[in-house]
Amino acid sequence: MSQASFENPKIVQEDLDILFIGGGMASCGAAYEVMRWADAVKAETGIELKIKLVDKAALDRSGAVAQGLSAINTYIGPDLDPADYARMVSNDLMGITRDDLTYDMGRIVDDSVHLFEEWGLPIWKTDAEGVRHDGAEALKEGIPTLKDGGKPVRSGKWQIMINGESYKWIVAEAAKKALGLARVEERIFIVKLINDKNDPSRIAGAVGFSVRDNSIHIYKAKSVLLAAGGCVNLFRPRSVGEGQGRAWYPVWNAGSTYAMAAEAGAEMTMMENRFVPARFKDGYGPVGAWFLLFKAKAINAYGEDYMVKNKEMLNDYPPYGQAAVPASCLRNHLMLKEMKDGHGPIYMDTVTALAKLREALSPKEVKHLEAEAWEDFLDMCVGQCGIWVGENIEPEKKMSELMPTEPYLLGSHSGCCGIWVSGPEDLGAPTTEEYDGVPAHLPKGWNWGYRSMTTVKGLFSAGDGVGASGHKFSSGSHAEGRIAAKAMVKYALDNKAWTVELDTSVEQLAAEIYQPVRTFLEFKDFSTAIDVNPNYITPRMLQIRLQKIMDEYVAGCSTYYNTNDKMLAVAEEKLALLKEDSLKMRAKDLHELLRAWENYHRIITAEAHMKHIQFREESRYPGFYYRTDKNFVDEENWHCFVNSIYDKNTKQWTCFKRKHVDLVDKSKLFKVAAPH
Ligand code: SFD
Ligand code: AMP
Repeated sequence: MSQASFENPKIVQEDLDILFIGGGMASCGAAYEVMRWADAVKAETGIELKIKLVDKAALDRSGAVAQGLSAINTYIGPDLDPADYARMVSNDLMGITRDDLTYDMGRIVDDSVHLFEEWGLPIWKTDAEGVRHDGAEALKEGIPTLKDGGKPVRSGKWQIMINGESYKWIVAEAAKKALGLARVEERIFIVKLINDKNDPSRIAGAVGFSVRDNSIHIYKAKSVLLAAGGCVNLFRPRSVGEGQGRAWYPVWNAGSTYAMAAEAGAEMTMMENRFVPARFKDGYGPVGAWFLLFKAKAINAYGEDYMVKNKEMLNDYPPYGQAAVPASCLRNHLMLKEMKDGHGPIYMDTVTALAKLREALSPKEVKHLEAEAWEDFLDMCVGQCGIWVGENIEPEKKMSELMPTEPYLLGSHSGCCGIWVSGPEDLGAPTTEEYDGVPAHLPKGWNWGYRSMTTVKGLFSAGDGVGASGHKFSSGSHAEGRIAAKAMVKYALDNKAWTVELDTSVEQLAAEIYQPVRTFLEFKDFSTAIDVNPNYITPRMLQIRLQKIMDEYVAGCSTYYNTNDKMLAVAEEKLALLKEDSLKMRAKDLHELLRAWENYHRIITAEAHMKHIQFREESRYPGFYYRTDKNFVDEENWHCFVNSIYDKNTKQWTCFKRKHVDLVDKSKLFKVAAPH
């Protein structure tokens, strides 16, 4: 038996070919796909690749899909084209996305959805008479699966309805079955990636700790998938005090993906982007089903439809404002105008929407839809049902308030921040560019070999991790994980002969990870109140400080999402001090050790966000944030990616522009021709 204690953790070391960090949608996709290729390799060559997946939580309910979902937001289907999808993503993200990434994912995402259905996910269907059926009922009625030509119930152009309370459970089960339980390690929080001693631009592994026992885990790996979700709670949330911990995106997405990638030297992209979703107030219930399936309208306190009333404001943002569906940020922009003018609260008019549906549908269908009004939230955001019950809201009788939330950083939903990755081999058109003497097919710097690889050799990403794309959602993140896993197998084989060597000693790594523990043990008796001590800061206090800085200076809720060059300069100074002080965080138990490192990841992510907003001298996402000193979209100078590289030694960021190129024709989206 090991003598591991809080003071002297056990050190566990493992040598791998492939390591997946995270157990969410992207990693589950990777887990499923990797074994198909690894088994084929073994059969053909006898080489058995050593593979492992580590998750800080339990796979069955980890990540953003923990509570379940009511819709799959990306299903292309036979009537749409991946190029249409790439166009939609570009429009919603104000024109600056990588068509190669979105098109590539778009052409395989449906296969993931078909697998989900095969694994037992109930998907709503429309029968030959046009009648809608729940997933279970559709099965009973013998309606074919999607793969066999069954028609889904489309809530919107891209979205399909599911009975998805157990969505993550189903997807995780398939991942575990494919990998085998010996290759899955739960409750391990990865703190940092480790570069190679002989080639700093190459990955050599990762280090983390168990959140259940006193052990530090060091993985040497030839290739690593970093898919640890997005970043929540870097801004002061709207729910504070009694409601703290309630947010829309999961609070356990702590920026680990962005911080660890940046510290390893990976090029980041579009870190200025954020998502500020309009949500049902206080419960954070998603609005998509209400807007798209129930055809509800959002109105101001005086019953006015602000999308109609403030339509002219969209003319300030050609061509995106003129698209058939204005970008998500622009929809917020029109809503915020009403709130700032004192015409709030904003309401989702659930009453009129349900009354209208009652006119058109049979009584059975009406009953089903009214049940769905509740199930929509019971499936994916049970807290919203709590609000409805607590506030005596019956949606057919009483409207609910809407509110723009605190900002979230993510690359898989309606946002596009993340890591810059290598694009597909077979898309684009030959250009005059060359890489290493080979004619390029994608714009310069978009492809450097292995698909989904970051600019650090052997480091891959997917889902929320991959930037400059977006609107992948649950299904697309799974698909992207599969794309990455296939390339990782190839990379691991091509580099079989390379012996990775960690650039930091095991002792040093262990000391670093447990520093907050040692700080606590050293100083805990200095004062009589455990939380008040001049020698350390609690993770909770540090988080409050971070959230206050971001909220007040980097365009949080309290300034109506406004910032400017001067406010950013203040934030820069305060964040630098906070980063320094973060080394003084204490951990009085394993839970606090987790919180301490999550906060560190949030600080690095927050700094990237602030630096990118500072660098981009325009307001590209009105409704998500405004730089009041540059309150316009400047297509001439800023229709480009903003990328950055972090130097972990000097702790400095370098931001730079990368050229944007449209690979699919965007003019179809706009009523007026796009100027570029
Ligand atoms: O209604 C570490 N999403 C929706 N997708 C849809 O398809 N339909 C919807 O209906 C969607 N909506 C929605 C969604 C999310 C949420 C929270 C709500 C509603 C309330 C978005 C998708 O869920 C999202 O796009 C994908 O899940 C993204 O996948 P991925 O794999 O990039 O992230 P993840 O699933 O959160 O997984 C992250 C994993 O990393 C682990 N982890 N492990 C080790 N070390 C660390 N340091 C780690 N840090 C994190 C996590 O435990 C997790 O396993 S709606 O709003 O539109
Ligand atoms: P949400 O519930 O807001 O996360 O949205 C779910 C899906 O519906 C996403 O694909 C959104 O882009 C889409 N969506 C939400 N609201 C609208 C709207 N008003 N118009 C068009 N699409 C929307």
